[in-house]
Amino acid sequence: MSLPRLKLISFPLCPYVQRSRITLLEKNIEHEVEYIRPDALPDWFFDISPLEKVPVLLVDEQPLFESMVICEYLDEITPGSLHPEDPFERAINRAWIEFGNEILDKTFTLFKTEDEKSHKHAKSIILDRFDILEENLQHSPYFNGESFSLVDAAYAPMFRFYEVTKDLLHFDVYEDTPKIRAWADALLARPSVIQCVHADFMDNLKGFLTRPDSFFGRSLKTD
Ligand SMILES: N[C@@H](CCC(=O)N[C@@H](CS)C(=O)NCC(=O)O)C(=O)O
Repeated sequence: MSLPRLKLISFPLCPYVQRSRITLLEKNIEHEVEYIRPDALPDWFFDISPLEKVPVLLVDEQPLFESMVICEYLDEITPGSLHPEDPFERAINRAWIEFGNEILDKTFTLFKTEDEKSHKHAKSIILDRFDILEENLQHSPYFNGESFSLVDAAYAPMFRFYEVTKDLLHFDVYEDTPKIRAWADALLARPSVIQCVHADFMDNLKGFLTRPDSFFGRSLKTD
């Protein structure tokens, strides 16, 4: 089966991009990645990204946006599926992906926000959501058991953020959630998850975490 020409427009640090990249790698799909910088967006980017966000997948030059929409599209144009076959199970998977979107969003707030109050608020929401997720995790090593799925692709980039910041954060996000910790460990050992990041990920991350305008960045400096 011949596939369209695929190019993923990305930022080096973006976890949403990594979801799409994981799906491309899991399904062994030929593709290109073009990295652009969030602080120097090229003019053409505004023509292809209605929300001015990455990822955007160029499909024979035609733009498709929203990470999980991209993942589902990639899944559908290739053999096999990273979604359960049963419609209800598939809907449940989509619901937990949506649940993960909020935790990922709050994870960004945790590191980016300027003030202590919203940092603490984000932390309490994240821990609360982790408790709920822990109660609802029914399988291992992955969300649906032995088979890797799009729910795994959706959460893995967030787990990477917690892995690389575990010695910097003033709390252990997995302290009361051993099942999530084991899920994260299984995902972080998976080749697609290891390979989905830009070569300069750690350098870019360092710059992001130590921003003087973020509460988290300032808290690092005074430690
Ligand atoms: N819901 C979007 C979120 C994507 C997103 O927030 N991307 C960030 C980078 S990690 C972005 O492009 N931010 C630019 C901005 O908000 O202006 C998706 O899942 O694709």
